[in-house]
Amino acid sequence: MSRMPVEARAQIDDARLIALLERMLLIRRVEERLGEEFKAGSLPGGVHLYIGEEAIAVGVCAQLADTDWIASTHRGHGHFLAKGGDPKAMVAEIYGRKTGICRGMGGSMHVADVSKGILGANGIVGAGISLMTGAALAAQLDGQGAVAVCFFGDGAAGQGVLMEALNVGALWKLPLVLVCENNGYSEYTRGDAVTAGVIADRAKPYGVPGVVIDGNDIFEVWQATAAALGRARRGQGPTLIEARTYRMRGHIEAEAAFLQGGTYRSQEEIEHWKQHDPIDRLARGLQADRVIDSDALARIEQRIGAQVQGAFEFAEQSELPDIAQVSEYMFSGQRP
Ligand SMILES: Cc1ncc(C[n+]2csc(CCOP(=O)(O)OP(=O)(O)O)c2C)c(N)n1
Ligand SMILES: [Mg+2]
Repeated sequence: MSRMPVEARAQIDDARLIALLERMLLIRRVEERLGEEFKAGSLPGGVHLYIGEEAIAVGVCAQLADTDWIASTHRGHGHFLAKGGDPKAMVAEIYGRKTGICRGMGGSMHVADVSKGILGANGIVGAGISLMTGAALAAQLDGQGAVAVCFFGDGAAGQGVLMEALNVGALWKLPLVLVCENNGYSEYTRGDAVTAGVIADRAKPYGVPGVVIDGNDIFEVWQATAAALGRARRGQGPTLIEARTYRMRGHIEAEAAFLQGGTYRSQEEIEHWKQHDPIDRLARGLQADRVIDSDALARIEQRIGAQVQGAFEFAEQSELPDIAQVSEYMFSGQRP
C-alpha cells in the first residue's frame, strides 16, 4: 500500500484530511444518485457528472474563503459542493424546483450561489475564463485580498479567451488561478485530436507559471493550488494549473441513447483509470497512515448517505415554480 507524500501530509492536519475525504465522498454519492435518478426518468434534463475528478474541486476549494470567487463549467456540481454550496438547494435546482438555489430556473448547468463566491456553472464552454478575469480585476480593485479561480476543461483550453485572460492577467498581475481539468475528452473527441502541445505551456509566452499535475492526487492539487494562491495574493499574477484526470462517466448521462451502441473510448481505458480513483487513493492513504479506520469510514458513509437521501427527498417534495414566473429573473431589477 502506498503511503502519502510526506510534504503534503505535513501541511494538512488530520481533521482537515478527513474533511477533504468527506467532501469528495459527498460529491461522489450525490452524483451517483443523480445518475440513478436520470436513468429512472426523475430529472427534467441531462446531467454532466464529475465522477472521478473530485480531487481537483476539493483540493482547490478547501483553500478558498466565501469571499474568493470561482466559476465552473457545464460539469459543475462538484465545484458547487466543494465551495460550500448547499446539497439540498443544488439537488432541488437540478429537479427544477422552487426551493432550488436559482429557484428552479437554472437547472444543472447554472447552479450558483453568490453568497459563497460561486458565480455559477456555465453551459458556454470557456465562458468562465472571462468571468473570472473580470472577478480577479474587481478583487484587485477592492484590495481585500480575494482571488478568482476558474475551472475549465481541456476542450475549453482551445478557446481564444484563455490567451486573452493570460495576457491581461499577466499584464495587470491579476489574482487569478486558471485550473484546467484535462480529462482527455471534449464530448466524444479525444484531446490529442484537437489539442496541440501541452496546455500548461500556453502560459509560458505570457511569463505566467504553468504546471502539470496529477489531478487525481489531492496532495498534488493542494500543493499547486497553495503556490498559485500565494502568488495571486502577493500580487504576482496568475498561474495556469493543468490537472490531468479522467471522466469516469459519459460526457452526459443521456449519451447511451444517442450513441446508439457506438463507442469513443475503450473499456480497458476506463478500467485503467478506475485503478487511479482519487477517492480510493485518499481513503487508502489515510487508512495506511492510521488517520482513519474502516469503522470511521463507515460512519462517514452513513452520514453522507443520510445527507444525500435528505437532499433528494427535499427536492422531490418541493413544488415546481409557477409557469407564470417563466420570464422572471431574466434581468436585473426583477428580483423578488
Ligand atoms: C462555446 C461552446 N461550444 C461548444 C459547446 C458544446 N459543448 C458542450 S460541452 C463540450 C465539451 C467540453 O469539453 P471540455 O472543456 O474538455 O470539458 P469536459 O466536458 O471534458 O469536462 C462542448 C464542445 C458549448 N456548450 N459551448
Ligand atoms: Mg475534457
